[in-house]
Amino acid sequence: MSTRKPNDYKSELKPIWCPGCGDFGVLASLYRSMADMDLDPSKTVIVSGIGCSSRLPHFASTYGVHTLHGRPLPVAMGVKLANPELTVIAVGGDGDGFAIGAGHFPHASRRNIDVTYLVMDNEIYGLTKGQASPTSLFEQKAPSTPFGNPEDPLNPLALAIAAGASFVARGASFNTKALTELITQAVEHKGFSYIDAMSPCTTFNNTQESWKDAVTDVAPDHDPTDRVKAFDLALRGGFSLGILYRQERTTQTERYKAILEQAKPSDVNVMLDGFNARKGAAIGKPA
Ligand SMILES: Cc1ncc(C[n+]2csc(CCOP(=O)(O)OP(=O)(O)O)c2C)c(N)n1
Ligand code: SF4
Ligand SMILES: [Mg+2]
Repeated sequence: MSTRKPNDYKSELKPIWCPGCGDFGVLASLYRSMADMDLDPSKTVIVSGIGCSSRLPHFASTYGVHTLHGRPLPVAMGVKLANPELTVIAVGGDGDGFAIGAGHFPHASRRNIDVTYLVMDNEIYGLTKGQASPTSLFEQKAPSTPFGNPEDPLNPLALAIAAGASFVARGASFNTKALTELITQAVEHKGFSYIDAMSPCTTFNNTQESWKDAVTDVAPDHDPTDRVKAFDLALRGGFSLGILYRQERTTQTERYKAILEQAKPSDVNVMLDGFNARKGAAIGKPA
């Protein structure tokens, strides 16, 4: 039985997002989900990059790290490896995660780091005033693309499944009840859980009404343990909300714990003797 309420997760800082910004709905869902799970704020860390969405950790009463542009995942991974007892949630935008930070996403996925990654996807760079992002649509008009975006978008859900993420879902800021449940399932999932949260930027790419009309639920007979079907669903286009893919597999934390248990305590003098004995020799496997 949860003793904490969503308001217990609010910090003293009020969000400074524009009126109607989807990020409000994502934050409200996160507060509610944390309350539903009764997460201890002193054992919860929210890590972000840079962008409007990446301001989120300031608005929560948990620990938070507002890192560099594109870097929430490596920092979140480090936090989790250093202290596996913590619940670690990485958050950010589509620009942060899939442009400058894109190199980290497949590796977090294949390593199955025990972190939830919540991307507020508005298909635009909001903070820097509306440039096209990697998820902007072909021909999308934005302040930086007045003649339409000449590039095709990246598909983060398909990328996550292909790269080895073990939980892949889509939610929407305007459907907070379902998003709350998705966040709870993602955080409770063992391994890397990715949620693409459709979160309209009402100032530079106001997709609110068209997205509300376009969303459907993942079909009840979809089998989320079938990777090929999940990939097919991710590639098919449209906006199906729910869990596309879920897999049980050992996490990075568990694998490193197993290595640490096997490794013998080492003495620096023994290591130096070994190094000196091999000096000048071709580097081979340690004895
Ligand atoms: C190294 C670096 N390059 C570029 C920037 C400028 N910058 C700040 S936020 C941002 C993009 C934000 O877009 P997104 O991650 O989608 O977040 P949103 O504002 O849409 O929530 C950029 C390019 C930066 N802060 N640091
Ligand atoms: S610019 Fe867009 S993403 Fe940023 S706070 Fe305003 S509505 Fe939200
Ligand atoms: Mg964005």
